[in-house]
Amino acid sequence: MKIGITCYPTYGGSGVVATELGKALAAKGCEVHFISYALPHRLNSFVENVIFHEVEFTTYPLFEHSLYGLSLTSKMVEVIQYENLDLLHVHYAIPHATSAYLAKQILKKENKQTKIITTLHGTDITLVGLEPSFLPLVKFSIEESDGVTAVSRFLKEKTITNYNINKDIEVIHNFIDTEVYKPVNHEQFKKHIAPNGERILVHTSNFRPVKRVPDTIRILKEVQKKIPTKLVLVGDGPERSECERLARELEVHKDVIFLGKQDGLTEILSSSDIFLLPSQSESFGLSALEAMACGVPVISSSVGGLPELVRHNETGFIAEFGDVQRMAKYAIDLLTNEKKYKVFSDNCIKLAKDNFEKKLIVPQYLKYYEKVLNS
Ligand code: GMT
Repeated sequence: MKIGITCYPTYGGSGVVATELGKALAAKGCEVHFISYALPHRLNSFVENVIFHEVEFTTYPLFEHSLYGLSLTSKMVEVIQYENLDLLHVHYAIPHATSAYLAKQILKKENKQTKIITTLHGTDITLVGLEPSFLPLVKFSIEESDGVTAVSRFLKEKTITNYNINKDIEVIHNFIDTEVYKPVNHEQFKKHIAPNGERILVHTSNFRPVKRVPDTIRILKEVQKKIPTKLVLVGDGPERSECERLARELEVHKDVIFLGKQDGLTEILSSSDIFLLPSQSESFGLSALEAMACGVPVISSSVGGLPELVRHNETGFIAEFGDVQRMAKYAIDLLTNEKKYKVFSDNCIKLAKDNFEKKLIVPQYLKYYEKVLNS
């Protein structure tokens, strides 16, 4: 099968899922063509059967704003035609699903049929897509896709209700490679971060407001009242400065370690005791799954698709978003109960392996591709 994949190439769950899926499909013998404005960051070494096509931007004094969606359409047309793709799978609806629709219409005129599958990831549906300037286009592009998948049951329901869409949407959860994300030896990192044996809370994200990263600092402040604890923050983005400021205001700045963007997450996660994800909106929570696969229990908010991943009182705890006190109480409970912690940690690894392992989820995409191609 020849598959085109379009995604955002930067740090972010949708790009990670798209790239890991493409690599896994290539390993199964598919020919995979990535189409984006930059090389996806998880595509950092040669992979057999994977080809990258860069979308070039045209600048012109009249174009005050980027016309990326249109340049992308032209590149999609070119790649589908010249590489004879069977289908194009776009990740994140805006503008990818719209560009794909346009490309399909252009190719129809040339008598080239192609199928479009759109995977909805999160804020394309719950936040950005709802803006009046995007809503009709997102609804139309979803309805016109030959197949649509969502990364959680929550996101499927939200799409149907928010956009009044009457269409079959297949739920295919996020996945991880448990041969990569697994508990690893971490002594050096642990000694460096917590030289006096402090416990470690960790959070990774792109520091956008929906992630509520400042809440992790407030949780740390509460937990420290009972247990010496450090907080490791991985990633970067718009809220980082506010977090730096808040850490100083709460006088915990010496215990908050900002690592910025990092690639080798397995070591950092394995060194940590609890993963915090206090998001205001989260369609699935890939970062929490990565932590769980490393044996790290998760304390998260109860929003979106998080309850489909975090089993309350089994693999961690969920609380209402913004309820810092409760999240801190849960953290203290886990950190002071060694037996319970071990059970939770083992449950996390088992849940990740049994439900969200790459080997289980990638075939679900392949099966769905076949269904769409035969429809
Ligand atoms: O929707 C976004 O905010 C972007 C997207 C990304 O690229 O980071 O994140 C979403 O997709 C991930 C992969 O499917 C999910 O695990 C995240 O939960 C989801 N983020 C949100 O819903 C905020």
